[in-house]
Amino acid sequence: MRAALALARRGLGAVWPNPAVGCVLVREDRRGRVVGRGWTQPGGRPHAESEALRRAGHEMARNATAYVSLEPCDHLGETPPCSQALAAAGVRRAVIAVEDPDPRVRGRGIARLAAAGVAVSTGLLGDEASRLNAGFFIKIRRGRPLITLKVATTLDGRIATRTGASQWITGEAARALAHRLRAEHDAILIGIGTALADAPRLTCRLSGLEQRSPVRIVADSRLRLPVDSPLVETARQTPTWVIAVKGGEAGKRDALIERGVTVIEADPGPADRPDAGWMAAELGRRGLTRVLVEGGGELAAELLRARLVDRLAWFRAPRLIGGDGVPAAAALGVDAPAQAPEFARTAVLPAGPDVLETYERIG
Ligand code: AOF
Ligand code: ZN
Repeated sequence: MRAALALARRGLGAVWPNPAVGCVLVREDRRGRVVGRGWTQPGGRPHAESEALRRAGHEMARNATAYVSLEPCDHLGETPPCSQALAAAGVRRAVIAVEDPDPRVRGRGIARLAAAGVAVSTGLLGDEASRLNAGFFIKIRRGRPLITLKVATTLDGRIATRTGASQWITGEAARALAHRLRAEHDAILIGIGTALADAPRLTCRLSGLEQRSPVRIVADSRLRLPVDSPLVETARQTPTWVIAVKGGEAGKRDALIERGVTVIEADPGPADRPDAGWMAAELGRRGLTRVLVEGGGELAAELLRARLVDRLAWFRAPRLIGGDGVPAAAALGVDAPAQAPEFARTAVLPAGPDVLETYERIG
């Protein structure tokens, strides 16, 4: 199952709106030989199980045990359901990490396997599997993607100097890790302030992973993103979405659309911006399961206040900028520490002189 989870991880960021699944076929009767491995393919199809069955071939798949990181699907897609395919291939046993909460599945895959005489067990490394597909699970259960806030700060939590300069706070190793994070997400979301200040490209520029660039989204209420910005200029190569409020300047909107940008228009919330909850739900409706927020402090604060930040990827560099620098999150309006959004640390990873700490929200 650990191997299946490692295969599943390959799909993160590339398979939305689907979950990233891994499958390993093992012949216990042949001294545990692995006869097929599969993972969800880019775009979400083919599914992990059909890949593993195809690679194993008829002969080897028969009598195998299938280790699958998510319950096999049971609905008709472009191909027959995986539950049926596994049973038809003569798989003898299925070990499943966690049930698929998709209303089209929800136990039906397991039931079909069992009805076909396959011995099924569930729950092996279930927690790991649930965390791996937290994006898909949150989307199914709450209608919005998993939201991870990524920040690169000094020891005193500053993301830029008093002049707004932020390149670079962390070193090369940390930035390479940040690019890998991009590849593992369906989309990157930034605020218009950051888009204007940094003119970022938001692509994954790790060698070999260039094709893994996520959708780039700018929260830009009043359509201020310049048509000659790097994001707009490359919108035909890498999808670029802009979230604005209705009633903006039609000429600017059309100019963006003409250049390949997807313009999403919301009713204005309080403060003349789209409401954060609406924004998250809209990204869910569009199929996204994993969104990485890369700043700035205003957008971070808005999402934190709305309790929409599920995870933190916090890069910290051994520098100090001081109180006149820009804080990682703008005002949160917290009066007592007990009211502050609270997180539990999940990992600490040294990255050259810097460190990456990851967290999950608990409060
Ligand atoms: C599997 N193996 O590798 C994946 C599964 O749109 P479709 O027809 O491809 O189906 C998507 C649904 O299938 C998705 O919502 C989830 O329930 C399941 N994903 N299932 O057996 C896989 N990616
Ligand atoms: Zn399937």
